[in-house]
Amino acid sequence: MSGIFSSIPKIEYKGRESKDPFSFKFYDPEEVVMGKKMKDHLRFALSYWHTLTGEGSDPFGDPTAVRPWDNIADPIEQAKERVKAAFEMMEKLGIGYFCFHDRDIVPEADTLEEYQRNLDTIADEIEKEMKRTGIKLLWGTSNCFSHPRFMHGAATSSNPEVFAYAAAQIKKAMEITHRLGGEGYVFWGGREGYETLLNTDLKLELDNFARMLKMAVDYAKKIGFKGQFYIEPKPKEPTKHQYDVDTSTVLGFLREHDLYDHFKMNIEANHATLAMHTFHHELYLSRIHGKLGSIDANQGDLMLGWDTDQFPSNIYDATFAMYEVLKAGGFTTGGLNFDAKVRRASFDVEDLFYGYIVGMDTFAQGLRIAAKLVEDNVLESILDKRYNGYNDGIGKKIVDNKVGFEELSEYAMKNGVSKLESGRQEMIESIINQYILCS
Ligand code: XLS
Ligand code: CA
Ligand code: CA
Repeated sequence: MSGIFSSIPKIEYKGRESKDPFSFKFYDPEEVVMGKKMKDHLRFALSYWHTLTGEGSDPFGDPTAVRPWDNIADPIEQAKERVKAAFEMMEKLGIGYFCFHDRDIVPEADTLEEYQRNLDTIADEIEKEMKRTGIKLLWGTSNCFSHPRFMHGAATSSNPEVFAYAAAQIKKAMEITHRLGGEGYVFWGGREGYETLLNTDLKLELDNFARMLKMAVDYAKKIGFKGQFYIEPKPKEPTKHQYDVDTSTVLGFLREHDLYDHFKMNIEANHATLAMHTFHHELYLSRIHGKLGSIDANQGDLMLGWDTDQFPSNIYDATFAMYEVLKAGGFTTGGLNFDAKVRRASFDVEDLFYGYIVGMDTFAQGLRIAAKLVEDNVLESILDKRYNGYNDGIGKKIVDNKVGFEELSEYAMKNGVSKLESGRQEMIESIINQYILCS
């Protein structure tokens, strides 16, 4: 077999009894679930950064992985080889989408002009591969956090020249995303946050952050980019406090700055847990506001307080993530991007494939279980019963905004609280286990 990953076969669905590590046990792309093919529900995407540029280094250790393209000395030739590798990998895994930061596809250059020229060169290569394979761009973004110039932030930097530089970078990244037919554009607040309040003008930084987002909205109109803008919350890391803490914080910020209608959420599992929420919580909250846009499907290690970006293997979490996606009516512009990297000691290219296989199988099975939960009305009937009191009598008057303190006080004096009912948490958990174990 020729190609960059010649030792790896095409990954096919072989069923739950398969012992072949290079096969899907649960992800059957053509299987129809609730009237739609699995591949169309899940809209899997490859993360360019972790997959193609991750080398296995960590704050204590050097890179561990040597990739097939690492022996190419010329950075542009190397970047071209990475494009080939990305598309070969997606073809082998049957992944239909990818996501990238500007800096993932080409390294920084001596000048901004040269950097942008290089971006165009590699975007040409990407465009060719997209045409050849039919693989699409889920979202693009700009890395305004790695280079030392962003040490104080990008839009929230104390230095206006850095603000301008970030704007130039975002402008170009939006143009490339638009040119490649990207269905979305992500803002993850890189270093938009602070290390200490002692040197931070909180008001100016938050206002400037909103200014940058407004400029992006205006520029999208100007160039005709109709893709969905997303904000990806994260409470900390790299800075002590990141401004986009969680969904609630972001929705409040967007409302305050008249940006609410222009953005949806890109929820990352590992960021939810860093914010001391469950993944399910962030998705549920986004969904009820009509803001569940896209998902960075990874998982953290709950023993650690940083962003480990692991490939997802937790079936419970995947079930409720897909439950929320189904309840939201499915993805429209978004999808499941594996913002995930293999562990430092998993340095072979085979490990990259195993990472995607476990992640895709986990979400495929999560989808099957979630669909059964929805079809059987399991949680809906529990909610209907639990909140039944709001369908008539005093409850209905409360939700219809027909009563105030005086009427309620009068009601309470007369009726007291006649009965309380169990929340039945343990019974519900037992039912959920049945669905997970028997699907
Ligand atoms: C980092 C973020 C990042 C965003 C895109 O923690 O997850 O990878 O998804 O900039
Ligand atoms: Ca992350
Ligand atoms: Ca992410």
